[in-house]
Amino acid sequence: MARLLLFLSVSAATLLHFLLLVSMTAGLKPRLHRDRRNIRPNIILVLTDDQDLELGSMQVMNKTRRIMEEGGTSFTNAFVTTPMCCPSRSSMLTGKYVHNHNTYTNNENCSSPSWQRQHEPKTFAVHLNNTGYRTAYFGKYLNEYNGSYIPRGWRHWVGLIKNSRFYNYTLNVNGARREHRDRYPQDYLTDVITLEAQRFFRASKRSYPHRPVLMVLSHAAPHGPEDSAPQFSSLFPNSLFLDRTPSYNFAPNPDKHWIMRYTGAMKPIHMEFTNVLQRKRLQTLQSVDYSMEQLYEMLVDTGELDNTYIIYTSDHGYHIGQFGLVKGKSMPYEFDIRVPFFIRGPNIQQGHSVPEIVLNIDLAPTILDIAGIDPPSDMDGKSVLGLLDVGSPGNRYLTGHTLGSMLDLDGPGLIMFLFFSVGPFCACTSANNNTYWCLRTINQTHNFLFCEFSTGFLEYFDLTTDPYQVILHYIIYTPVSSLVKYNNEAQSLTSFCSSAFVYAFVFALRDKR
Ligand SMILES: *[C@@H]1O[C@H](CO)[C@@H](O)[C@H](O)[C@H]1NC(C)=O
Ligand SMILES: *[C@@H]1O[C@H](CO)[C@@H](O)[C@H](O)[C@H]1NC(C)=O
Ligand SMILES: *[C@@H]1O[C@H](CO)[C@@H](O)[C@H](O)[C@H]1NC(C)=O
Ligand SMILES: *[C@@H]1O[C@H](CO)[C@@H](O)[C@H](O)[C@H]1NC(C)=O
Ligand SMILES: *[C@@H]1O[C@H](CO)[C@@H](O)[C@H](O)[C@H]1NC(C)=O
Ligand SMILES: *[C@@H]1O[C@H](CO)[C@@H](O)[C@H](O)[C@H]1NC(C)=O
Ligand SMILES: *[C@@H]1O[C@H](CO)[C@@H](O)[C@H](O)[C@H]1NC(C)=O
Ligand SMILES: [Ca+2]
Repeated sequence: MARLLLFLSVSAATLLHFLLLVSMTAGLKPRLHRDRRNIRPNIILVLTDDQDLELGSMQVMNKTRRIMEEGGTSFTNAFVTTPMCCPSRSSMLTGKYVHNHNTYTNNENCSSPSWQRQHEPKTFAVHLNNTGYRTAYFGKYLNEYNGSYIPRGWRHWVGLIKNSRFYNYTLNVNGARREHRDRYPQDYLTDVITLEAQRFFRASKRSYPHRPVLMVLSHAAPHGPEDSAPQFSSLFPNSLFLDRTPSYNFAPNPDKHWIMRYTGAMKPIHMEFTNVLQRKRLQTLQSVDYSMEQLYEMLVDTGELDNTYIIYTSDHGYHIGQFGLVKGKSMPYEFDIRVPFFIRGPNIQQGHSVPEIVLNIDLAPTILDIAGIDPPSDMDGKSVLGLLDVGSPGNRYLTGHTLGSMLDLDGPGLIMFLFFSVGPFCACTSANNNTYWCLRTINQTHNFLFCEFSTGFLEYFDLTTDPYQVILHYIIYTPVSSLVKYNNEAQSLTSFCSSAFVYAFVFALRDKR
């Protein structure tokens, strides 16, 4: 297969079609071709920006839940390996952990020349385009993407320049800059993404009915500036307190790590702010919910629903007042690392849920797997399709997993890295006290988070007894602990972390005021 791909990438279009037919009948996996032997499935990835799972945002997305939850399979333990935009998005595109794609923050190496040279030529889009998929991207890409080029692998490109906006933004549309102002609906980003995606899909199926389509719809919602569509702007009056989890305003936390120790309880004005913020976020998600319905109806209308996989997820979670942190991400706790994760499509059980851990780095190998391409060995993630097979799913992380095997895990695990600076809003000057590596494990007997910070501080949470990470908390250096082995491994990882002197941005609203 590898040799074939190499050949395909340099061959002419007509030859490509011929070879595709050959590869379709020879190399592709039978699972996906039970029904339509000669037509590979379309794949649509819908990505939201900063959408929490733990704070309950999915509860206001009834249309999406009907399509994805009732109509597909929910992964109830989906995490991101780094709870920050650009590192997580780079992981989604490449299937790699941050320490393998080197985008540690939202700034350096985010869409940088070295990323463009080394990693962008290996995204899932390149693999799918090379084997005949018609690929298209709509919306937010990487935070530092400045519109000066079209990333490799995307035939049709509608990329948002820089960070999330709803109005007053610029798109790179197949190489040309297009300015948008603030008229509704023609400039509202969620609606623009939806409309452009529908247009591309319909046109593609009209002109190339036998070519499969890969589309990414990458929404700004519910990220700031949280501008909702006018028709949703009075929804969810203040009575809705979805953000009030048991860790809401649970502060200060003198037994936890540095940033938690110095974060005190919120004042009433901050709590009022969290209500307003949550409300605005949920309002922006209404347009995404509507978009999902539009997408679904288009697939029904074009007769493509039965041959299309839809994946829905977010680049990371979010906190609004949890542990007194007014708003943001980048903490290694459940609210920031858990994300919604649904798949629907051919042979995917409806209304089913899967408890195995899945990660953002699994997206690229999963998309390749759906397309019938063997994921390259340098992708750290694993296709989640194996977890959907009837019968007992194997443990995807037992072997061959870059750091998982290094730690000799006896169960599924996940490792996160975050490189972080408090930035100008904090009185503190340390550049990387919130740098950490963590291990999150869930199986029948264990459900824990273990973290080591660059300060040397260790945290351990047993989430079976303490699901919101408020009660039980241990600092471990006890030799009897089963975690000693991890500690030893941590030494080398921590020195790796400390040596990388990099910065990220955190929104510390409370300190600004
Ligand atoms: C979602 O559905 C539930 C149950 O049918 C209903 O109570 C709720 O009002 C709906 N939410 C929205 C935002 O439509
Ligand atoms: C950026 O990436 C390159 C190679 O991919 C790496 O050598 C470099 O250390 C990275 N820079 C930062 C600041 O992490
Ligand atoms: C955009 O980013 C590229 C690197 O990807 C850089 O070379 C170029 O100068 C930037 N252009 C602008 C207008 O900032
Ligand atoms: C897509 O693949 C074809 C065939 O390998 C190649 O000619 C074309 O340049 C690729 N397009 C993009 C946008 O990468
Ligand atoms: C868009 O920009 C215009 C001109 O700067 C400004 O008046 C308007 O308030 C902006 N709209 C939004 C929604 O930010
Ligand atoms: C669960 O994970 C723990 C820690 O990784 C391991 O020791 C244990 O054997 C695992 N149990 C099962 C049933 O896999
Ligand atoms: C960073 O952590 C170290 C070790 O706990 C501590 O001494 C230092 O004061 C912290 N830096 C800031 C800015 O709080
Ligand atoms: Ca984000």
